[in-house]
Amino acid sequence: MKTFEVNFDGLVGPTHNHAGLSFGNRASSNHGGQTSSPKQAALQGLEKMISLSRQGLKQAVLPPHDRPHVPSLRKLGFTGKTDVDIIAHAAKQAPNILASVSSSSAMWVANAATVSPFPDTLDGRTHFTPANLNSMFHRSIEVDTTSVILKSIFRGDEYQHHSALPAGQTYSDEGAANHSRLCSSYGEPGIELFVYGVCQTDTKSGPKKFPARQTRQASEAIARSHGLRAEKTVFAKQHPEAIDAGVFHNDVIAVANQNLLFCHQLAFAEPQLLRRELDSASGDDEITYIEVPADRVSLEDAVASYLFNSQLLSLPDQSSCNLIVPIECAENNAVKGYLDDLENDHAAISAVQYLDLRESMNNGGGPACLRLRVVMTQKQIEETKARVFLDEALYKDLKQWIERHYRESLHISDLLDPSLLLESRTALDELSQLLHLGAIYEFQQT
Ligand code: SUG
Repeated sequence: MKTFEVNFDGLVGPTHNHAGLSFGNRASSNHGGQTSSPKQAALQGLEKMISLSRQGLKQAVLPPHDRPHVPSLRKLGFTGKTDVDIIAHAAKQAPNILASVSSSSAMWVANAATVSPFPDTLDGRTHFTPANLNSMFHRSIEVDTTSVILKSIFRGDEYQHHSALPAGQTYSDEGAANHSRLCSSYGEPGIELFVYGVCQTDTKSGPKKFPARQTRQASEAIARSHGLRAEKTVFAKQHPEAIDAGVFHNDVIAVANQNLLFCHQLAFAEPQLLRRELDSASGDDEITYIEVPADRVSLEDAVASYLFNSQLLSLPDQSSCNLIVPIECAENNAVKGYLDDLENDHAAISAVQYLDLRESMNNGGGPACLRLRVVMTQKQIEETKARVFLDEALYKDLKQWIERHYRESLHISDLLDPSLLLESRTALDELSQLLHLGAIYEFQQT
C-alpha cells in the first residue's frame, strides 16, 4: 500500500493580528502593536499549500479556530446577555484579555498535536495527542477545538485520539514542533525524536532568559501513551543558549525528513550523544546530518531568518530533497551565502525554494510552524470524509472564501470592534460546510 506523509497546514484565521503575546518569541515581541493583514496572511499560507500540492505532494488543510473565543471570556468572568455584550464587557475592562482570546495562533498547527504514525506504534494505529500549550494563555485555549477537528477528520479504528496532558508546568507540551521522525521511507517504522527544553528534575541547566515550553516529562508521557518502541525512541535536550536566543520551539533550529537531519550546531545540548543514540536506533539505515556551524550562521541569524523552520520535501521521482525556506533567508547575507553553497555542494539538497509568508513570520511562524505531518496510506486518504485534501478546486474555493470574508488590515484596536465576532463566525460557519467538517465550533452547537 502506497504511504505518504501528508502536510496538513493551518489556515490563517480572520482575526490574525500582531498583539505581541509570546514572550521568548522575538518576532512576536518585535511586531506587537503593528497592523496585520489577515487577508494577505491567509492567501500567503494558501499559496504555500498549493505550491506543494502542484509539486506532487499530498497537501491538506486544517480550519482556523473560532476567535474571539467567547467561552474563554465567560470562564474568566465576563458577562453579558449576548456574545457581543460579552466582547464589549471584555473590551472595556481588559483589552489585553480580549487580544489573547482573539489570536489566530491555532494556525501554527505544528503546535496542534504530536502524531505518531501507524508504522511506529505497537498497536499499528496512528496516535494523536493534542498539545496542552500550557505555557501561553492565548495558546492554551486551542486544545478543545483542536481535539474536535482532529477527531472529525481522522475517524475510525485506525486512529487513536488521546486527551491532552494534564495542565500545569510539569507536562507543558507544544506538540509536533518539538517532535521529529526519521525513517528510510514513510511507511517503515521510524525513530521518533522528542526534543524538550527543560526536565523538571533538572531545572538548573535550563534557559535563563526565556521560558522552555516543552518538558521532558511531557515528551515521555506522550511516547508512553502512543505505545512507541523504546529502541526507536530518542529524547534530546534543546541547547539552553538557543532558547535564550529565541528558539522557543525546536522546529526553529532543526528539521528532519526521512533519513536527513538538518540543524544548527547549537540546536541540542548534547549533539554528540544525540548522534550516537540516533545512529544506534537507526540500525542499518544511515542518517545524514547537515549541521550548520555557528561561525557560518549565528544563532541570531538563524532565528531572524528562520532558516531551520523550513520544510524538506521528498518530491516524487527525486532522490534528494528540496528545501523550502522563508523569503527572509534570501535577505540575510550569511544565510543566503550558506544556502547557495548548500544547493550547489550538498548531494542531499537539490534546490532551495523561497516563500513569502511574512504575515505569519511576523508572529514567529515560518513554513514548518504552519504544518502538521501525518503519515497516511492511499486508502486512508481516500476514506477521509472531510474535504481537506487540497486540489485545484478546493484551492479556488478557499481563495474566494478568503477574498469574501477577510479584512485587508487589522490593528489590535480593531479587536474591540464587536462586528469582528460576527464576521469571523459567518466565515467559519461557511468554511466548516465547505470542508465537510460538520459542526466543529461551539457557536454552531447552540
Ligand atoms: O506560539 N506566535 C506563536 C508562533 C508559533 C510558532 N510555531 C512553531 N514554532 N511551531 C507562538 O509563540 C504570537 C501571537 C501574537 O503575538 O499575536 C504567537 O502566538
